[in-house]
Amino acid sequence: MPRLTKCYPRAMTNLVPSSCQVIENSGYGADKFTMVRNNDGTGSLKIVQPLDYEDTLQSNGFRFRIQVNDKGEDNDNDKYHVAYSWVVVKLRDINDNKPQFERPNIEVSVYENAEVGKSLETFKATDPDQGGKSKVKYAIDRTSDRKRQFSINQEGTVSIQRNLDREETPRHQGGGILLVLAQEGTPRHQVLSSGTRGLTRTGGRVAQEGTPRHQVKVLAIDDGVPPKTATATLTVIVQDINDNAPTFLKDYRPVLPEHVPPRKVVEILATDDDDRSKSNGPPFTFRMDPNADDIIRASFKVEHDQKGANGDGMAVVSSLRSFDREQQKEYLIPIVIKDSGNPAMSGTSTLTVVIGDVNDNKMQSGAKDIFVYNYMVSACSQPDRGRAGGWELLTWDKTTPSCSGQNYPLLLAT
Ligand SMILES: [Ca+2]
Ligand SMILES: [Ca+2]
Ligand SMILES: [Ca+2]
Ligand SMILES: [Ca+2]
Repeated sequence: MPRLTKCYPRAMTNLVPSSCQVIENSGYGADKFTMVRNNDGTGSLKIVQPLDYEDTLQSNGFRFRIQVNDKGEDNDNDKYHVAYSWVVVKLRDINDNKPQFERPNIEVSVYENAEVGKSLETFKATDPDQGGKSKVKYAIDRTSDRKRQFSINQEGTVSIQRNLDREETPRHQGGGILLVLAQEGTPRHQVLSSGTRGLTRTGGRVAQEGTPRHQVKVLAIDDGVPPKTATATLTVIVQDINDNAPTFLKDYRPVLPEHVPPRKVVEILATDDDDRSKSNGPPFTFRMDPNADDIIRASFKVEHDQKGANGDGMAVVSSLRSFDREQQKEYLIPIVIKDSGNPAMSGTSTLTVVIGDVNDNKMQSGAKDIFVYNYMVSACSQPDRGRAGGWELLTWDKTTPSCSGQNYPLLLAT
């Protein structure tokens, strides 16, 4: 217990005290203090019970009696050797309380297209120090709002300061361990689900589940020196609006061999960033863009298969004629994909079909980088088609007909 003070009333100074004590039940606060005798013969008042200015009974202070005698404790009744005094103790306020929120956890739900300036909720905090008159200021802990999407005014009202975007909002992850099991030979587009919250794998794409939400930390700071701070949490659940059009699930790049009869070229799946549980994503519908040029429309067809991709819908792209790579090496097919939102969003993605060379080496599907490679031809004969340094020779594009050991640009592909 801290020593409060070392003092003796003037009436006692002619005594050389051998004992001193607070008289029990002598006044308010008598139970909160005790007297101790110091080595130099003086006495000190010690605090033995917690004091609290915010306790309305205590804020006016204490008043009780102490007694000193100079002949040992046996002589309490000897009036020549005993002196009494009233002691008045006043409490001084310190800033020992942080503000208190009426509601420290509030959850709100808002659509991602809510306008800037919209008020979400009002927090109220009070502080018991300074006789309840301590002023509280509000702020947002910016580590919980790094994009500064929220603001708070001095009435404690939180508003939207910058546009929310559900698709850019962190997902709340459920607890527990997630295991996704896939069997060898599982169709590529099969949806694997763990049955718990967590990850879903669709056609090779990993999507995070969970509700997009912000956890905004609201601070209430009092005006003490030093100030004390309390924290509340505003959970902002961001609801989906259908504001994304579907796109190709991946970068399809099918190779169609030249000089073959009409055939199926590729199956196309789509993806959509919006909330599929709100029907803002699949099922998708596919069609060739009606603005595709005549050559494309005469060369390919795009059929919608609504049962494809486990009911998400897919496009089947087929050729309608045969092609000659010498004529044109690739075709760009614009495909319109529409989602199921209300209103629906649709977007056009472009499929590149590469016309492949027919040769002994079977083309690898999904060939990617095609670039010009300088191949040194040292003799007068053209090089045979085949492999050169690990690259497959696609086309021999002779630009100079002369025969004098020079560089011929060659088109190669992996
Ligand atoms: Ca305070
Ligand atoms: Ca206080
Ligand atoms: Ca959205
Ligand atoms: Ca959508």
